[in-house]
Order: sequence, then C-alpha cells, then structure tokens
Amino acid sequence: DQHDGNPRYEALAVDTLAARLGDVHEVASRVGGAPTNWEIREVGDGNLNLVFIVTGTTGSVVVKQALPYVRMVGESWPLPLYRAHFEYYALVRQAKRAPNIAPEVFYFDKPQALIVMEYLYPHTILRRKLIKGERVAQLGETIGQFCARTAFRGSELSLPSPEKKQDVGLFSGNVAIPAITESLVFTDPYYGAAMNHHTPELSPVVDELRRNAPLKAKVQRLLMKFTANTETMLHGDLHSGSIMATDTSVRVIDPEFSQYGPMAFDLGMAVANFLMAYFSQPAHRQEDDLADYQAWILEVIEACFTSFDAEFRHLWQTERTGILFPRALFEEQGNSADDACDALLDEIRLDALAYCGIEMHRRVLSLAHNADFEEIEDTALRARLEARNVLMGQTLIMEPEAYCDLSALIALASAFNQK
Ligand code: SR1
Ligand code: MG
Repeated sequence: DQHDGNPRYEALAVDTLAARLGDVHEVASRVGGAPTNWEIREVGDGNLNLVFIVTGTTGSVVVKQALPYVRMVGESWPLPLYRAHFEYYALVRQAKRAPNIAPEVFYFDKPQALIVMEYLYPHTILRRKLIKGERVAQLGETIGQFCARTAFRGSELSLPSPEKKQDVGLFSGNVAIPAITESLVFTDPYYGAAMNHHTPELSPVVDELRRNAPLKAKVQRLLMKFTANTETMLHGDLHSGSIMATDTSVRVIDPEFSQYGPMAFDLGMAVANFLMAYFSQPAHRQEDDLADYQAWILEVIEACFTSFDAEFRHLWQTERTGILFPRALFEEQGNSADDACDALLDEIRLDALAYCGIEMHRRVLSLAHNADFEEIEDTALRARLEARNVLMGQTLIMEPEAYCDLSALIALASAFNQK
C-alpha cells in the first residue's frame, strides 16, 4: 500500500511541524524555546522529499521526510516510504566510516519516514557554488577521501565477513531506489524512454549516441556490475547537489540512494559532476575569469582521484582486517601486498571513468537533469556545451584505459572544451 503499512503516516507541513515534533525531546532540546515560536521553512529543492529547517532559541535542525511518491513527477509515480530507513542506516554507517562528513542524526521516526539531523551552516549546495564560480578549499581531496573511506571500510577488506553479508542482506530490502538508478542512469539515456528529454539542438548528437551499439553493450555490462557487485556500501547519488560546502568545509548529504555496489561508483559519479561543472562554465563566467576557474575545476578532479588512491592505499596498509588479502597471505612469505592494492586501484580507476561517462550522459539525456546545463537559457549554447560533455562521456565509456593516466584525462577534457 502507499504508506508501507503505516496508516498514521502524514506528510509534515510548515504549520503542523511544531505541534508534531514539539514534544520530541531530541528535537525540542536542540531547537529550544516554545515550539509555537519556532521558525519553520520548507526548503526542499530535490527530486523526492520534503526538507524543513526548524529554528528556535538555541539552534536549528533539518527535518527530512520522505513522500510516498516522487516529488518531481507527482503522485502518478509512487515510491515506498521505507527508503527513509535505508537513508538513516546509510547516515549512521557513513558517520562511522568517514567521520565528520555526513550530517549527524538526532532522531529517526520510521513510521513517519522522517529524519531529524544536523543543520549545516553556513554551508550551501556545491552545485550552486560551482555555477557562481566559487572555490572550495580541499574539495577534491575531501571527496576523494570520503569515497576511499566509505569504499574501503564498507567492504570485506575491513568488515568481518558475516557482518558485511548481513548488511548486504539488510540493504537488499531496498528494491525501489536501485531500480530508479538502474533505469534513469544506466538505461533510459540510451533509448527513447518515455520520461527522457533533451535540448532540441542536441538531437543529432543524441541520435548518433543511441545508434552506438558497442557503447550500449558496454553500459549494460557496467549496469550488471552495478547490480551484481555488492563489494561496498555506496552513497549512490554523489552529485554536486549532494555536497554542501563553505569556502573551507565540505560535507556530504543525502545518501538515500545508498546500496551495496562497486567501489568505483561514487568516485565516478562525483567526478562526472565536476566535469559537468567544467563544461558548463562558458555559459556562467565572463571570459576574463573563465580559464582560471576551469583550470581550478580540473585540479579538483585530479585531487579527487589522487586522494582516493592515497587514502585507500593508507587504509589498505593500516586497517586491512577482512577476509580478502589477509596480512599473513603476503607477510608470512615476506612478500609485499602493495601490488595487490595497486591492481585493485587500477581496476577502480578504470570503472570509475566508465561510470563517470554514464553519469555525464544521464544528466543531459534522461529524466533528472542538473542546473549546470539546465539554467543556460540560450539553448543553442547549452546544446554546444552539452555535446562536449556527451562526447567526452562516450569516450570514457568506450576506452577508459586510455585515460587512467590523469594527465591524459585532463588533456581529454581540455580538448573537448575547445570543440
Ligand atoms: C526520480 S529520482 C531522479 C534522480 O534524483 C535523485 O537525486 C537521483 O539522482 C535520481 O536519479
Ligand atoms: Mg538526492
């Protein structure tokens, strides 16, 4: 049924929230003051949920509540409320695996599908910062480290095997959310699916892409890997709208697309969003500061990959405790395990580049686009910039091995940026 068997579920509203959460100690004690005096704003601008900022005399919290349908489409697309408890599970695990990056959770109400969490201030959504041309110190480093820590510590390189298997079993109860990724990210971009839309002037590029049978075969192989390879717990939707930042602080929010999947997926998705910020810049910057800002985004991408590798290697050397590559396997014979780590990192880099290409495609061809391109009003210019993005994505999917070297990757982005 529509409310997952929770007959008491009721969507919150600005004028009902204080009465409904005013008695909840975990909320009231942080917000402070009489609930009737709380300032409450609905600020959700994502595709799925309600999000409120609640402010009282001593502080603010964020209240996020799942709706029983996809907000961006409406009630015609029902979506189970149970997704909120998987988001809660993901937040709790991320807090352990990559401390101080995800927002702290204060309260979870399963029947109401709501999570009360830390209000990140003065952070703003990274996508908006990148469109405005703002820089964030340590952006690539922090995201690379976050991806490495969650990838490593959510896998059997770190977790005891029974614990990891139980967690995979738990998350396998979340069937609705992965189904969205499987179609919107991996499938719909490559054929005329009903909900797709794209900039009209991009049609010749789109038609050509959809005629590319080897490309579609590669993408479907990557989809199989995404669904079948449960090697770690993913964020699952690590785009620049899932990152909040100030000039010096980076936080990751919104893991409701979390599932067990391949270690390369989050890294690839994050880099794709940096590349889309890069390609869309000519529409958002004046000539005089365009080149410098684009160069900075490329530095972020390099830092993201290099800090992923450095952090993963560090964890491999210091925290490897799981069933894979037990220390004695190498050390008993005086061998080094470093080659095994390097081989795994090569494989992750290769897959991340291909997943990156797929995310670059779906954000201009499928249902859920991003503001970097969507806010370009001149559709001819938008299509020209989107074409660079689509064609680079195609290259990354078809021959990722040619761009594992980061200088080759950066040169490829620069070359498409001139087309
Ligand atoms: C119907 S949900 C569309 C997209 O929004 C989320 O943020 C995910 O990226 C999903 O693919
Ligand atoms: Mg989201």
